[in-house]
Amino acid sequence: MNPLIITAAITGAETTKKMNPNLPTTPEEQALDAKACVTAGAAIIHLHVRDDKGSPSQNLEDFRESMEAIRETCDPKPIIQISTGGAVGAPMEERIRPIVELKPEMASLNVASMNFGDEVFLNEPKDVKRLAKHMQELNVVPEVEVYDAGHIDIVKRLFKEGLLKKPIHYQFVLGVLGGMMGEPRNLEFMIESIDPDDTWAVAGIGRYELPLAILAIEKGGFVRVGFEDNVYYEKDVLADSNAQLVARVTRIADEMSRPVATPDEARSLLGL
Ligand code: KMH
Ligand code: ZN
Repeated sequence: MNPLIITAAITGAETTKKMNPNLPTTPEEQALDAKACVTAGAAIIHLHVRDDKGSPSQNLEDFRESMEAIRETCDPKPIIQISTGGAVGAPMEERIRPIVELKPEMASLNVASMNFGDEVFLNEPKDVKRLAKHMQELNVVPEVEVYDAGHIDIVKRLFKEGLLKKPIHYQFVLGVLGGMMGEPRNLEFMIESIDPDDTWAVAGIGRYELPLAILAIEKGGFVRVGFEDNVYYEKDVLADSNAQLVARVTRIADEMSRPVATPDEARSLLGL
Protein backbone atom coordinates (compact mmCIF):
# COMPACT_ATOMS: atom_id res chain seq x y z
CA MET A 1 0.00 0.00 0.00
CA ASN A 2 1.04 3.60 -0.60
CA PRO A 3 2.71 5.24 2.38
CA LEU A 4 0.40 7.04 4.79
CA ILE A 5 0.79 10.81 4.97
CA ILE A 6 -0.05 12.08 8.44
CA THR A 7 -0.89 15.77 8.87
CA ALA A 8 -0.75 17.36 12.30
CA ALA A 9 -3.18 20.26 12.66
CA ILE A 10 -1.46 21.52 15.77
CA THR A 11 -3.21 24.78 16.70
CA GLY A 12 -6.29 25.67 14.65
CA ALA A 13 -8.23 28.87 15.07
CA GLU A 14 -11.12 27.82 17.28
CA THR A 15 -9.27 25.72 19.88
CA THR A 16 -8.22 27.51 23.10
CA LYS A 17 -5.83 26.72 25.94
CA LYS A 18 -8.94 26.50 28.10
CA MET A 19 -10.06 23.53 26.02
CA ASN A 20 -6.62 21.94 26.30
CA PRO A 21 -3.78 23.71 28.17
CA ASN A 22 -1.24 21.89 25.98
CA LEU A 23 -2.34 23.77 22.86
CA PRO A 24 0.74 25.34 21.22
CA THR A 25 0.15 28.99 20.38
CA THR A 26 3.50 30.82 20.36
CA PRO A 27 6.09 30.21 17.61
CA GLU A 28 8.37 28.49 20.15
CA GLU A 29 5.59 26.22 21.39
CA GLN A 30 4.53 25.44 17.84
CA ALA A 31 8.10 24.61 16.79
CA LEU A 32 8.61 22.18 19.68
CA ASP A 33 5.18 20.65 19.13
CA ALA A 34 5.83 20.28 15.38
CA LYS A 35 9.19 18.64 16.10
CA ALA A 36 7.52 16.08 18.38
CA CYS A 37 4.83 15.46 15.76
CA VAL A 38 7.43 14.88 13.03
CA THR A 39 9.29 12.46 15.30
CA ALA A 40 5.98 10.68 15.90
CA GLY A 41 5.31 10.33 12.15
CA ALA A 42 3.76 13.55 10.84
CA ALA A 43 4.90 14.74 7.40
CA ILE A 44 2.72 17.86 7.13
CA ILE A 45 2.07 20.61 9.67
CA HIS A 46 -1.22 22.37 8.95
CA LEU A 47 -0.50 25.79 10.36
CA HIS A 48 -2.69 28.44 11.96
CA VAL A 49 -1.02 31.19 13.98
CA ARG A 50 -1.90 33.39 16.92
CA ASP A 51 -1.05 36.97 17.87
CA ASP A 52 0.76 38.01 21.08
CA LYS A 53 -2.45 37.65 23.04
CA GLY A 54 -3.06 34.13 21.75
CA SER A 55 -5.94 35.17 19.49
CA PRO A 56 -6.25 33.71 15.98
CA SER A 57 -4.31 35.73 13.43
CA GLN A 58 -3.69 35.75 9.68
CA ASN A 59 -0.95 38.32 10.16
CA LEU A 60 1.99 37.90 7.81
CA GLU A 61 4.65 38.39 10.50
CA ASP A 62 2.99 35.88 12.84
CA PHE A 63 3.11 33.31 10.02
CA ARG A 64 6.69 34.21 9.16
CA GLU A 65 7.85 33.75 12.76
CA SER A 66 6.11 30.41 13.23
CA MET A 67 7.31 29.06 9.89
CA GLU A 68 10.89 30.06 10.62
CA ALA A 69 10.77 28.55 14.10
CA ILE A 70 9.34 25.27 12.77
CA ARG A 71 11.91 25.10 9.95
CA GLU A 72 14.79 25.77 12.35
CA THR A 73 13.64 23.25 14.95
CA CYS A 74 12.44 20.27 12.93
CA ASP A 75 14.65 17.67 11.33
CA PRO A 76 13.53 16.36 8.90
CA LYS A 77 11.67 19.47 7.79
CA PRO A 78 7.92 18.90 7.50
CA ILE A 79 5.78 20.30 4.73
CA ILE A 80 4.30 23.48 6.16
CA GLN A 81 0.75 23.91 4.96
CA ILE A 82 -0.47 27.42 5.72
CA SER A 83 -4.15 27.84 6.50
CA THR A 84 -5.90 30.32 4.27
CA GLY A 85 -9.15 29.60 6.09
CA GLY A 86 -8.05 31.32 9.28
CA ALA A 87 -10.71 31.98 11.86
CA VAL A 88 -14.32 32.58 10.85
CA GLY A 89 -14.54 36.25 9.83
CA ALA A 90 -10.87 36.76 8.92
CA PRO A 91 -10.64 39.36 6.11
CA MET A 92 -9.88 37.86 2.71
CA GLU A 93 -6.91 40.18 2.07
CA GLU A 94 -5.24 38.83 5.22
CA ARG A 95 -6.02 35.28 4.19
CA ILE A 96 -4.30 35.82 0.83
CA ARG A 97 -1.24 37.82 1.92
CA PRO A 98 0.83 35.04 3.61
CA ILE A 99 0.54 32.98 0.42
CA VAL A 100 1.81 35.78 -1.75
CA GLU A 101 4.60 36.88 0.59
CA LEU A 102 5.77 33.57 2.09
CA LYS A 103 5.08 31.12 -0.76
CA PRO A 104 4.71 28.02 1.41
CA GLU A 105 4.98 24.56 -0.16
CA MET A 106 1.28 23.97 0.48
CA ALA A 107 -1.80 25.86 1.64
CA SER A 108 -5.40 25.03 2.39
CA LEU A 109 -8.10 26.21 0.01
CA ASN A 110 -11.70 26.42 1.22
CA VAL A 111 -14.08 26.38 -1.72
CA ALA A 112 -17.51 27.04 -0.24
CA SER A 113 -19.35 29.20 2.27
CA MET A 114 -21.13 27.34 5.03
CA ASN A 115 -22.41 27.47 8.57
CA PHE A 116 -19.51 26.60 10.88
CA GLY A 117 -21.04 25.71 14.24
CA ASP A 118 -22.85 28.87 15.30
CA GLU A 119 -20.99 31.08 12.82
CA VAL A 120 -20.78 31.58 9.08
CA PHE A 121 -17.58 30.72 7.23
CA LEU A 122 -17.55 32.91 4.13
CA ASN A 123 -15.76 31.83 0.98
CA GLU A 124 -17.22 33.78 -1.90
CA PRO A 125 -16.63 32.27 -5.35
CA LYS A 126 -14.68 35.32 -6.54
CA ASP A 127 -12.34 35.11 -3.53
CA VAL A 128 -11.89 31.35 -3.84
CA LYS A 129 -10.88 31.86 -7.48
CA ARG A 130 -8.44 34.64 -6.55
CA LEU A 131 -6.82 32.45 -3.93
CA ALA A 132 -6.61 29.47 -6.29
CA LYS A 133 -5.04 31.67 -8.97
CA HIS A 134 -2.40 33.03 -6.59
CA MET A 135 -1.53 29.51 -5.49
CA GLN A 136 -1.20 28.33 -9.07
CA GLU A 137 0.98 31.27 -10.10
CA LEU A 138 3.25 30.87 -7.08
CA ASN A 139 3.47 27.07 -7.23
CA VAL A 140 1.84 26.67 -3.83
CA VAL A 141 0.12 23.28 -3.87
CA PRO A 142 -3.46 23.59 -2.64
CA GLU A 143 -5.16 21.13 -0.33
CA VAL A 144 -8.88 21.63 -0.92
CA GLU A 145 -10.89 21.54 2.28
CA VAL A 146 -14.19 19.81 1.66
CA TYR A 147 -16.86 19.69 4.37
CA ASP A 148 -19.79 18.47 2.32
CA ALA A 149 -20.41 16.40 -0.80
CA GLY A 150 -21.50 19.40 -2.90
CA HIS A 151 -18.13 21.03 -2.29
CA ILE A 152 -16.53 18.33 -4.46
CA ASP A 153 -18.55 19.61 -7.43
CA ILE A 154 -17.18 23.10 -6.82
CA VAL A 155 -13.66 21.67 -6.82
CA LYS A 156 -14.33 19.88 -10.12
CA ARG A 157 -15.63 23.14 -11.62
CA LEU A 158 -12.49 24.99 -10.46
CA PHE A 159 -10.42 22.31 -12.22
CA LYS A 160 -12.46 22.72 -15.44
CA GLU A 161 -11.88 26.47 -15.24
CA GLY A 162 -8.12 25.85 -15.08
CA LEU A 163 -7.77 27.08 -11.50
CA LEU A 164 -6.66 23.72 -10.06
CA LYS A 165 -4.18 21.20 -11.44
CA LYS A 166 -4.32 17.41 -11.26
CA PRO A 167 -3.93 15.52 -9.08
CA ILE A 168 -6.19 17.37 -6.69
CA HIS A 169 -5.50 16.86 -2.98
CA TYR A 170 -8.69 16.72 -0.96
CA GLN A 171 -9.06 17.05 2.80
CA PHE A 172 -12.46 15.71 3.86
CA VAL A 173 -13.23 17.57 7.07
CA LEU A 174 -16.13 15.66 8.59
CA GLY A 175 -18.00 16.56 11.75
CA VAL A 176 -18.31 20.37 11.54
CA LEU A 177 -21.89 21.42 12.23
CA GLY A 178 -22.85 22.88 8.87
CA GLY A 179 -21.11 20.17 6.85
CA MET A 180 -21.34 16.38 6.78
CA MET A 181 -20.88 14.42 9.99
CA GLY A 182 -18.23 11.71 10.35
CA GLU A 183 -20.19 8.52 9.83
CA PRO A 184 -18.20 5.95 7.82
CA ARG A 185 -20.81 5.97 5.03
CA ASN A 186 -20.18 9.70 4.54
CA LEU A 187 -16.46 9.13 4.05
CA GLU A 188 -17.20 6.28 1.67
CA PHE A 189 -19.49 8.54 -0.37
CA MET A 190 -16.85 11.26 -0.53
CA ILE A 191 -14.21 8.79 -1.74
CA GLU A 192 -16.56 7.49 -4.46
CA SER A 193 -17.33 11.05 -5.56
CA ILE A 194 -13.79 12.13 -6.44
CA ASP A 195 -11.73 11.07 -9.45
CA PRO A 196 -9.50 8.03 -8.86
CA ASP A 197 -6.36 9.95 -9.88
CA ASP A 198 -6.85 12.45 -7.05
CA THR A 199 -5.65 11.97 -3.48
CA TRP A 200 -7.59 12.38 -0.25
CA ALA A 201 -7.13 12.69 3.49
CA VAL A 202 -9.67 12.79 6.24
CA ALA A 203 -9.90 15.01 9.32
CA GLY A 204 -12.59 13.76 11.69
CA ILE A 205 -13.76 16.39 14.15
CA GLY A 206 -13.97 15.44 17.83
CA ARG A 207 -15.10 11.87 18.42
CA TYR A 208 -14.93 11.15 14.68
CA GLU A 209 -11.16 11.63 14.55
CA LEU A 210 -9.98 8.15 15.50
CA PRO A 211 -12.56 5.95 13.70
CA LEU A 212 -12.15 7.93 10.47
CA ALA A 213 -8.36 7.76 10.74
CA ILE A 214 -8.54 3.98 10.99
CA LEU A 215 -10.90 3.80 8.02
CA ALA A 216 -8.57 6.01 5.97
CA ILE A 217 -5.56 3.84 6.79
CA GLU A 218 -7.53 0.81 5.59
CA LYS A 219 -8.81 2.50 2.42
CA GLY A 220 -5.50 3.95 1.24
CA GLY A 221 -6.21 7.58 2.12
CA PHE A 222 -4.24 9.95 4.30
CA VAL A 223 -4.98 11.15 7.82
CA ARG A 224 -5.10 14.44 9.72
CA VAL A 225 -5.18 14.62 13.51
CA GLY A 226 -4.44 17.33 16.04
CA PHE A 227 -5.86 19.86 18.45
CA GLU A 228 -7.45 21.90 15.66
CA ASP A 229 -9.90 19.02 15.22
CA ASN A 230 -9.92 17.21 18.55
CA VAL A 231 -8.37 17.84 21.97
CA TYR A 232 -9.15 14.44 23.52
CA TYR A 233 -7.16 11.22 23.57
CA GLU A 234 -10.24 9.25 24.58
CA LYS A 235 -13.65 10.11 26.00
CA ASP A 236 -13.24 12.64 28.83
CA VAL A 237 -9.41 12.33 28.74
CA LEU A 238 -7.51 15.26 27.25
CA ALA A 239 -4.57 14.47 24.97
CA ASP A 240 -1.15 15.33 26.41
CA SER A 241 0.06 16.66 23.10
CA ASN A 242 -0.52 16.66 19.36
CA ALA A 243 2.34 14.17 19.10
CA GLN A 244 0.42 11.70 21.26
CA LEU A 245 -2.39 11.74 18.68
CA VAL A 246 0.06 11.39 15.79
CA ALA A 247 1.92 8.53 17.51
CA ARG A 248 -1.32 6.57 17.91
CA VAL A 249 -2.03 6.84 14.16
CA THR A 250 1.54 5.70 13.40
CA ARG A 251 1.14 2.70 15.72
CA ILE A 252 -2.19 1.70 14.15
CA ALA A 253 -0.78 2.09 10.63
CA ASP A 254 2.11 -0.11 11.63
CA GLU A 255 -0.28 -2.78 12.92
CA MET A 256 -2.21 -2.53 9.64
CA SER A 257 1.01 -2.86 7.57
CA ARG A 258 0.76 0.64 6.12
CA PRO A 259 4.13 2.40 6.06
CA VAL A 260 4.17 6.00 7.25
CA ALA A 261 5.53 8.61 4.81
CA THR A 262 8.51 10.76 5.71
CA PRO A 263 8.20 14.45 4.76
CA ASP A 264 10.22 13.82 1.58
CA GLU A 265 8.11 10.80 0.64
CA ALA A 266 5.04 12.97 1.18
CA ARG A 267 6.55 15.65 -1.09
CA SER A 268 6.94 13.13 -3.85
CA LEU A 269 3.49 11.56 -3.30
CA LEU A 270 1.88 15.01 -3.50
CA GLY A 271 4.04 16.22 -6.37
CA LEU A 272 5.54 19.15 -4.48
N1 KMH B 1 -11.04 27.74 11.15
C1 KMH B 1 -11.98 27.34 10.18
C2 KMH B 1 -13.10 28.35 10.08
C3 KMH B 1 -8.45 25.95 6.98
O1 KMH B 1 -7.53 25.88 7.79
O2 KMH B 1 -8.27 26.15 5.80
C4 KMH B 1 -11.41 27.13 8.84
C5 KMH B 1 -10.20 26.29 8.75
C6 KMH B 1 -9.88 25.80 7.40
O3 KMH B 1 -9.52 25.99 9.71
ZN1 ZN C 1 -7.26 24.78 9.58
